[in-house]
Amino acid sequence: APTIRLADYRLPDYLVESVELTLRLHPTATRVNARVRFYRNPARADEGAADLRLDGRGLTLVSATIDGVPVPQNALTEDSEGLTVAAAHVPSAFVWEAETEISPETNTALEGLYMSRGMYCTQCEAQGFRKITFWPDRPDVMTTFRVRIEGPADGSAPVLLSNGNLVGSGEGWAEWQDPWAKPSYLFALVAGDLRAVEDHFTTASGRDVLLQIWVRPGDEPRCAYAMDALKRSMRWDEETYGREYDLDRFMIVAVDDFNMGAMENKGLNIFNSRFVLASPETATDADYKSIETIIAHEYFHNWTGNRITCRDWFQLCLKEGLTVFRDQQFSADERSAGVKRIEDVLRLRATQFREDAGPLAHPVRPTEYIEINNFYTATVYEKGAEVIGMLRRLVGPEVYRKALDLYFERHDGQACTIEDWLRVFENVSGRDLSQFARWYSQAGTPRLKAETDWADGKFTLRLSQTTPPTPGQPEKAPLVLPVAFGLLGSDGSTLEAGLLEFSEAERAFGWELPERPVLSLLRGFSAPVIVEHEITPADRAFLLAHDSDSFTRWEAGRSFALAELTGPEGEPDPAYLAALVAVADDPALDPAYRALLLSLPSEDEVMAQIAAVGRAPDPLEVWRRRRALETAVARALGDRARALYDSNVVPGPYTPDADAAGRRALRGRALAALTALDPAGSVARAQYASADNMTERMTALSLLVSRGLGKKELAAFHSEWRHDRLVIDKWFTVQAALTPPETAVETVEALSRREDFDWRNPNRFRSLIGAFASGNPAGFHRADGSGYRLVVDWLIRLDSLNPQTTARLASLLGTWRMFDPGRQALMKAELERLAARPDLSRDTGEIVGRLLR
Ligand code: HT7
Ligand code: ZN
Repeated sequence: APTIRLADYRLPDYLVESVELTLRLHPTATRVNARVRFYRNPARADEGAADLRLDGRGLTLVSATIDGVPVPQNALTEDSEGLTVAAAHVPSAFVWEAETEISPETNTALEGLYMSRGMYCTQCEAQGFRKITFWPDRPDVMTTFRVRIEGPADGSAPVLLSNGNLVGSGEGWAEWQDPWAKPSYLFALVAGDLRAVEDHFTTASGRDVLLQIWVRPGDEPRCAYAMDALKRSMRWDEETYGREYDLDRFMIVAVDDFNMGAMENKGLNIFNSRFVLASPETATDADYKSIETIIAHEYFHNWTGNRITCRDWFQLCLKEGLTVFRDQQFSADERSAGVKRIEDVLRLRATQFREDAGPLAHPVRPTEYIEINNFYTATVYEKGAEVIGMLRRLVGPEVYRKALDLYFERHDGQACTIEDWLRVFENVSGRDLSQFARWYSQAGTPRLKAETDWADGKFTLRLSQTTPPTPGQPEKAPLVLPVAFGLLGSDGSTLEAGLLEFSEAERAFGWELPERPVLSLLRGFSAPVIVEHEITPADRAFLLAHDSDSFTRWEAGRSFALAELTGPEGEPDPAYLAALVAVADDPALDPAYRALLLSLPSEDEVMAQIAAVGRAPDPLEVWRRRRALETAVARALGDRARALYDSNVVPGPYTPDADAAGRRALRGRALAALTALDPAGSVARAQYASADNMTERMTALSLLVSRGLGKKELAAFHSEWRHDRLVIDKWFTVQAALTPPETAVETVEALSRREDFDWRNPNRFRSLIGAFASGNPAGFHRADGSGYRLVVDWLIRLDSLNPQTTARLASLLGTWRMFDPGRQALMKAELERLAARPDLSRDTGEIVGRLLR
C-alpha cells in the first residue's frame, strides 16, 4: 500500500455543488444511486482539463453517466481503489450519475454501510463513504446531501434516518435534506426497527430542537442519562463558547457493533451502545462518566469538526484535539475540576506517553500514513488536547475565547489546517507562535529537568528541557513550556506562584524570599512533559499535606508510591504511610479526591517508570510488589479502613452524580484495603450480595476476582445477566484483567472457548482479548510467552474480518523493546508471525511493520 504524505497535498480537481443519493436497502444487494453535480475547481482551472478520479472500494458499478450519456467503456478505468474518467470526457461542470451495488450483510469491517443485528448503519470516517458509492472521498470536498432511503422489502427496517431535516416520508421510504455543506465522512444512514426516546431543547435564540435517542425496543428506559448529558452539553456550548445548535433535530442512535466509541455525523450521531445505555443496575459510575464525556464530545464536534472541518486527514487534531479539550472542560465544569484533571493526566500517561515512548511515536500532526484509521491515536486526541490547554494558559482565558470567536467567524463552512488555527491565535494575541507550533510537528515527550538552589535569601530554579529521539526524528528542538509553579513557605502559605514561559534549552529563574521554599512544580500539569526533579521525602510529604494545587498535591503522593515500587524493596517509608493516613482522615477533602490519593499507580505506570531509568521491568515482580504495598497501606490504615467504609455509605437510591460517585469511589478504596487483609474476602462478598447498583457490585466482584476468589459470585452474575450484552462484557473483562497471573492465560483461554464469546462483536472481543492484553500485564507477559501467543492467535482470526479493531489491539504489543531479552524475543516472534500472514490487512500490516521497524 502506498504511503500518503502531507507534503503531497493538492487541492481537489473537482468540487461538488450538491448530491442526491438514493439507497434501496437489501442485506446483500443494496442499490445506491448517486446524482452528483460536479464542477472544475476554479483554483485549479488554469491547469486545463483533468481526469475525474473517484474513490471506491468493493463496489459493483452498475451504470455511470455524465450529463445523462453513458460514460464510454474506453473512457473509464476501474481499479481496486476507485475509478478514473479520462479528462477528454469530463466537462467543466456536469452531472455524474452512478448506480452501484453493495452488500451490507457481509461487510464485517464495520466501515461503510453494514448491518448490526438486523439494523443497517454506516460509519464513514475516515474513508468509509467510498464503500458506499464512488466519490472524491476527502474532507475538503464539501456539499449538501439530499438522501432518499427505501427500506428493505420485508419491512424489517421501518425507521429510516439520515442527516439533517426530514423532508418527506411514506410507507417504506424517507427523504432527508441536510442544509449544511459537509464532507462525505459525516454522511450517515440508519435503518431498523428502532424506538425513539424524545425530548426538546430551546436554544439561546429561542429555536426548538427535537432531540431523539434511537434504540432497540426495550432499551428505552436506559436512555435518560444520555439525554440529560446531551441537554447539559448543548447548554454548556452556548454558555461557554457561544455555539448554538443549527438543525431542527438532533439524533443519536445506539448500535451494538461499532469499532470505536461514537461518531459525530451531522445531526445523526451514531454511538456504540455502551456509551448510550445506562441504568443503575447495569452501568457503573465509570460508565456514566464515559457516557457524559462522549455525548458531549460528539455534540461539540458539531462546531469543531462539522461546521469547521479538516482540510485533509493530517489535520485530524484540528477537530479531535480541540473537541477533546472542550469535552474535558465540560466535564471539569460539571464535576470536580481537580479530580478531572488528575483523571485526564492518568489517561494521557497511560496511553499517550506510552505511545510516545515506543515505535508508534508520531507528531500531533503526522506527516505520513499508510492507513489513516491507524492515526486516531492518543497523540492526536489526548496530546492534541494538551496543546490547546497550553495555548489557553499562555494567552489567558479571555484571549482564548476571543480567538475561538474569531475562529468560528473566519472559518465557518471551511476545511482548515493547523496553520489557520494558529493564525487566529496570532491575530488575536499579537504573539508569534512559530516556536509553539513545534508542538504539532515534533513527536516525543519532553523531559523537564528542575534543579533548585537556596543561598543568601535567594531561591534559584534552573530548568532544562530535552526530548528523546523518536522514529524518524533524531534531533529535537526546545518547545514552549508553560510551567505553572508555586513556592510554599514552611507554614504551607504561598510565597510566590505563577506561570513561567520556558522556551529555551535551559534557563534559571530566581526569587528573593524570607525562607527556603518548597517547590510545587508543574501545577495543574500545565505541560505534557515528564518532570525530572529530585525531591526529598520530607518535601514530598510536605506537598502531600499542604499543596493548594490539587494536581501537584496528588502527584507528590504518586511519586512517593512510585519510589516505593521501583526502589530497593523494604518496609515502606513511614512518612509516606503517615501522609496517606492523614489523607484518609481528612474529612475536608473531597471523597473522590481522597480516593485518588489513596490509589496506587497501575502496573503499567510502574513498568514505564522502571523502563525510563533504563531497566527492564519484570511484570510479575511489579505485580507482586504492588500487592505488597497495597497490604502495607492497608495495615497502616488499620481501623480507619473500616470507618471509611462504614461512614461513606451513600444514602437513598443510586444517583450517578459526582458527589455520590466520589463517595462510592472512596468506599471502594476502603473495601480494597479491607480485602487486602482478609483472605476470605468476607466484606467484599457481603457487599456483592447486598449492592443494589452495578458500581458497588463490580467493585466487590473485581476485588474478589483479583484475589482468586469470587467463583460463586461470577456464576451468579452470569446467570442473572446472561441476556444483557453490555453487562456480560463486564463479566468477561473483570476476569480477563484481574485474574491473578498464575491462572490468567488459562482463564482467558477457557473464556474464549465459550459460546457467548461472540468474537465478531468488537465490544466482546475487546472485553476479553483487549482487556487481557491491556489490563493484565502480569498475565499477558507470562514468561513462557503463552499470553502473547493467545492474543496473536485471536488477532490473526479477527484481522480478516475487522482490520480496524485488530490493528488497534495489535499496537498493544508495541512495548516489546522495554522487556528482558527473553520476553523481547517471544513478543517479536509473535509480531513476526502476525506480519507473515499472507492476507494481512493494510491496517494491521502498517502497525506491525512500524512495531518491528
Ligand atoms: N470522529 C470519530 C472518529 C472515528 C470513528 C468513530 C467510529 C468508528 C470508526 C471511526 N473512525 C474514526 C469519533 C470521534 O472522535 O468523536
Ligand atoms: Zn472526536
